[in-house]
Amino acid sequence: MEYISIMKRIKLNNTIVLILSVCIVLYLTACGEAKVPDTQVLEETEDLVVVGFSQVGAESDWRNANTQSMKDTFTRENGYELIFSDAQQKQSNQITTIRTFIQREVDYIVLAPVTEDGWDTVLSEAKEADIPVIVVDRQVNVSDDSLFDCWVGSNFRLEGEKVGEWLHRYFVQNEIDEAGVNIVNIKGTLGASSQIGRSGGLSISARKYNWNLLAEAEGEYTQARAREVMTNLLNKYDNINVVYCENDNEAFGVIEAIESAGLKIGPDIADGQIMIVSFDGVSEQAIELAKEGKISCIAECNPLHGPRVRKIIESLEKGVRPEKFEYVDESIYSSIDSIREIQVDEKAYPITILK
Ligand code: GZL
Repeated sequence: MEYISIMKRIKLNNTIVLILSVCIVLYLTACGEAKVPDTQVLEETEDLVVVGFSQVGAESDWRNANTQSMKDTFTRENGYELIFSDAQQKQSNQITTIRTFIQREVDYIVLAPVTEDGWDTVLSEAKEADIPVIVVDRQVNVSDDSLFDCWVGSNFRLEGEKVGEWLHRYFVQNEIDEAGVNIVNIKGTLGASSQIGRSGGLSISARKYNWNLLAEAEGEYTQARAREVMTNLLNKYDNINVVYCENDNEAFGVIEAIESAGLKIGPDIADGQIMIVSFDGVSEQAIELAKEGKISCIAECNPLHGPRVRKIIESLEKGVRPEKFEYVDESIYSSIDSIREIQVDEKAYPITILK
């Protein structure tokens, strides 16, 4: 801590020296005492705020939209220098990247953690280096929450319960015996907050409404892996009614697997169709599939964290401490217009009907 603050003080002194020398030159020039050669252009001191961003990877449309939002926000025109790193979904890469950010003395570290556990050591090093850490999207599970300054993201368990309540409303409306409904869960990256929350939301609904959670598999939030695990499940089970995909890219893979097996996709499970529900709602492809009824319900997961993180940094720059946790508001999409709203914990959530 002492070393780094000395370094920061040296940087500050250099800036002061530079400003003073510019003032002296300008004063002497004004008095005609010194002639600044026309060719000499004083190097503009770029006073950019340096942000080091450690991103999970590029595994999904949501992730790419999240990355783009950060890159669109932290531009030089807006007064920032963004150092971006894609971890290819490996925590070890993120830890190495954060250590590089510390060595480069960035002003802020933004971390989108691939999974919740294993951050105490490296975030302690960032704290030692007196560099604020902002966590986005998924959360970190640390022994001391002073190891990060703020978090902004979604309430993933609520997202799961919203889909659960929508399914319940659908079964009741269509007089489907819920106890007989067989659901398979294609999970996201195990240990990610979004996986823990969405799977948790499904478990709560399944217990409440007596659904049969037939099987689960890890789809890793990717289309390829989801197609693979869904193919295996179709080879094993001939009574799947609903596939609960923990993101849209998994849903794309599940649709490929079901159609390759010659089976029908849709909400009419009484007639043997297999219903698909999903999360994110970021890509045109997902919205189109929802309009066609191939995805019956999508819980929105908003990826546009760039402006939110910028607001947090601007507060911290002014010495104002923002809320520790900031949850974003999100909708639910469906083309089935007989369900206009659902309730979770007595709070009503309107459905955005897709035409
Ligand atoms: C959710 C985010 C998830 C998305 C997936 O906030 O963590 O990770 O739902 C992405 O698409 O891979």
